[in-house]
Amino acid sequence: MIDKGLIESENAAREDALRADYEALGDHLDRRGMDIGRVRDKVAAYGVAIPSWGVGTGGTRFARFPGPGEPRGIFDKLDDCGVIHQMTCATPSVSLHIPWDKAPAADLNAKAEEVGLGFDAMNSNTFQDHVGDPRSYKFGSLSHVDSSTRAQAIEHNLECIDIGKSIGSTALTVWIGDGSNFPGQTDFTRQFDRYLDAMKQVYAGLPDDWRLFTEHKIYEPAFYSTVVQDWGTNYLIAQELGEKAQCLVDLGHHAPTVNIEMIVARLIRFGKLGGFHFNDSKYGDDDLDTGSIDPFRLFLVFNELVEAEDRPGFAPAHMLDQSHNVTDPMESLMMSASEVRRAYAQALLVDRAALRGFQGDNDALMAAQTLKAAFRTDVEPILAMARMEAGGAIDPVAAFRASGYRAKVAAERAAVTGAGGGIV
Ligand SMILES: [Mn+2]
Repeated sequence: MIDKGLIESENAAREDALRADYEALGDHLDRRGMDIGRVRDKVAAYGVAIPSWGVGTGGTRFARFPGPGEPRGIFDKLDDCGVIHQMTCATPSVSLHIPWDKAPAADLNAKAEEVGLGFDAMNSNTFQDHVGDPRSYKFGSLSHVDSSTRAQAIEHNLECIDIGKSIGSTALTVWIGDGSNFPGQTDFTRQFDRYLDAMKQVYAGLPDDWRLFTEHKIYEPAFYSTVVQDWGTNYLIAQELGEKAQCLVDLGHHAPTVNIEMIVARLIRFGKLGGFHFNDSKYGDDDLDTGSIDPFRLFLVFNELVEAEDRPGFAPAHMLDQSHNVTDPMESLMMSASEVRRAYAQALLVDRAALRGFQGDNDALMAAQTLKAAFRTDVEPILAMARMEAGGAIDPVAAFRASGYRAKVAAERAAVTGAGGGIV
């Protein structure tokens, strides 16, 4: 972890300016009838989970270019995640990926406590083969034509639940690469039936207080069809499985022009929004940093979430799911955690009574302007104040760079080779 004294001295150099900016924004919001303290408190209470795989360099289908001090395993990953949370105070939990992060539960719990983190949803992996598994997932997993391959995939998911139970997780996220690459390669209906049957067996192993998230993806690694291709199929799955099954929305898993915020609204309406994998994209499943391409879309998603905030039992899981190729992954994750908090803060600034009025009057121009007024507000002083008051850094990346953490772990961790494709 980074020395507290360093964070304090970094903050001391910035605190006066922050207080002045915060006060000015407070006055501005006051004139709009909004209380800055209320927004700050809500932002401070908001956390987004980090995926364990996010702290390593991701890579593309072509190559991976690892940076210095790449984590060697789950315990290094937890160290890195702990530092991200220390700087941002916005990332209190880590989402594990099995079998990549397999380790004795007692060791995982001890390390998590040491670095001040909890565990978020478990992620199963049946999109690649694992050493020791007798069956291959080359032609699918939970929807495979061969029942023993399906059984192996079911067993793997049940094992993920078991591991999760021992580390305090309460959700399983299932994303499969199953699909087809050629017309005629599979029978859509029979393949989906096999998937549903397998998922029912996974669902049956779910503890009462757990949720099962299914994640849709339009294409890749299968390029002609995927079994869980869109939110409609995802919703059908959640309906078919039962109350504990909900849909997970990964922002990158849609065609470029799809109206994701509307999908979010639909899933909320029917109690099936399980959570998010936040990232950003320009062309497809680019896994770019959250808010780096289209921050307005992220804001519109959060606008739907704030609108639904008071619904009973409304508690979607929030996680970042990105692939960092040209940046320091820890710095990208710090910035991305800030981006989701920014979108949340901006959405909290929407004058909902005014918006409702303009909608009722069919005043399209002013309704849109009401959203824009919230989106245009520079909420950085709110984000920085929430971080500082929680013991984090006013400027997380500056403090992280000043700490020399990257150089320190680079000296301790052996360099990894760059060969092979990454996680896409
Ligand atoms: Mn995802």
